Amino acid sequence: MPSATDDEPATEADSTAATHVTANLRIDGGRLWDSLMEMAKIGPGVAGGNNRQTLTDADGEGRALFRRWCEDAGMTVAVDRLGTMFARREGTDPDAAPVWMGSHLDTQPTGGKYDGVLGVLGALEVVRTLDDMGVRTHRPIVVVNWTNEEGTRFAPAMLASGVYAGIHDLDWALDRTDAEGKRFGDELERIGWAGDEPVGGRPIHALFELHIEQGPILEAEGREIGVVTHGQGLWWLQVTLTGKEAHTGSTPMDMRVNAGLGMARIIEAVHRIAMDNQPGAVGAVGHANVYPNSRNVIPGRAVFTIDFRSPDREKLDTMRTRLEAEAPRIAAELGLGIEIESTGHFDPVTFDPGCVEAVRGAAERLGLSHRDIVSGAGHDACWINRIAPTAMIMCPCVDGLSHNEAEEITESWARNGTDVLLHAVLDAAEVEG
Ligand code: HGY
Ligand code: MN
Ligand code: MN
Repeated sequence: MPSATDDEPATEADSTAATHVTANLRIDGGRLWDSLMEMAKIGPGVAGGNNRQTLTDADGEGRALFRRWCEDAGMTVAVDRLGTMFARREGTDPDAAPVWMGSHLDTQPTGGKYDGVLGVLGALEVVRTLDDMGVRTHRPIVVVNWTNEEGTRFAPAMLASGVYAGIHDLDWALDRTDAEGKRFGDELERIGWAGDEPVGGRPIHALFELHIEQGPILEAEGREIGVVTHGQGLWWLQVTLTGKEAHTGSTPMDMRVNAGLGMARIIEAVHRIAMDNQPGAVGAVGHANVYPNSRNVIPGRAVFTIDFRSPDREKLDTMRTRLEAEAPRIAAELGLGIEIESTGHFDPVTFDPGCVEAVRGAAERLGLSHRDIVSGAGHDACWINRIAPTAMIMCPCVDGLSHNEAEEITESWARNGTDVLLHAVLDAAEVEG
């Protein structure tokens, strides 16, 4: 297992010993499920899912519950200046770089109960299991809850892990504003989760993130585990079109400067550009606002965000380049002003082969069906992979549906994924005999 730190990487013998001592260890699937359902009660949606958006009161409540559970499990909890939470379980060597696992507790406005949450509470369940069985590891273990993975209220996504990995500047992150103009740093203070620990710099021997697939492949193939080898790259391009507000009834068609029409044509162009780059490219517009958004006023302004993704960097950049050529042409034809701003980006990710092998080996030892998979969604692990050996584990989700309140997984999928997390982490953290 390669290490991002200067301490000795685990030897083959260590991991063999771990395998013998703990080969039959399994997490408590019922306890995990109860914790997932308990967390789901905080920031409920309107259709059975969750609306626990980052830095809302509900987020604060979910954090408090998670902190209480971590402390009940004997961990110490630290919070950094962006509110990211680090729960630490001591190893026999306090100076060894810890093995990390975790994800995010914030959700989409119409989010599911498992996106991110399974990765955080699955990691907590691993610690609870180690405590139950009195297993000591050489390396400490850290369970992390990253602030603002979703990027739905404060763009971009994976904001705190991006600052942690040195991609974004801390003050730039603290100054991000939501649609109501509320500032990230102020909201973090308001919910009482602005920590004083600097962002970044904690040693990481390896990081594993368990996540639902948020896509249909695993379920369709009847596989229990996704061994995530790569992650798609992403461009978020925010477009602002400026036209002229006017009466929808009395304004002749040839006198209109219609920002809503421009947005519709650009949305169609986004779809066409993604389709022209098949296979392995996606594009859509999920965030869109027209102003003044009145039934009988021609929109004078339209603000919307384009989401392009591909595992192929060339296709990803081609889609951006084509959009930046075509959108101004569409705007000019309609007499619209146009601004295009990149509000989120990361290149396709190749996860650490050593960590990926630890995941694959754990799935094989557990006798779970598995396949290599590319993550369609972005995750905090995509940024942390820049600074430490990182890999992801995926479990199926029903119909591949996510970012929807109907998101569902089964208890056995959750248990299997968390068992793989347990054994991958034990492999890296080196069990003390
Ligand atoms: O957008 C994403 O891929 C992630 O769900 N934030
Ligand atoms: Mn997620
Ligand atoms: Mn998500």
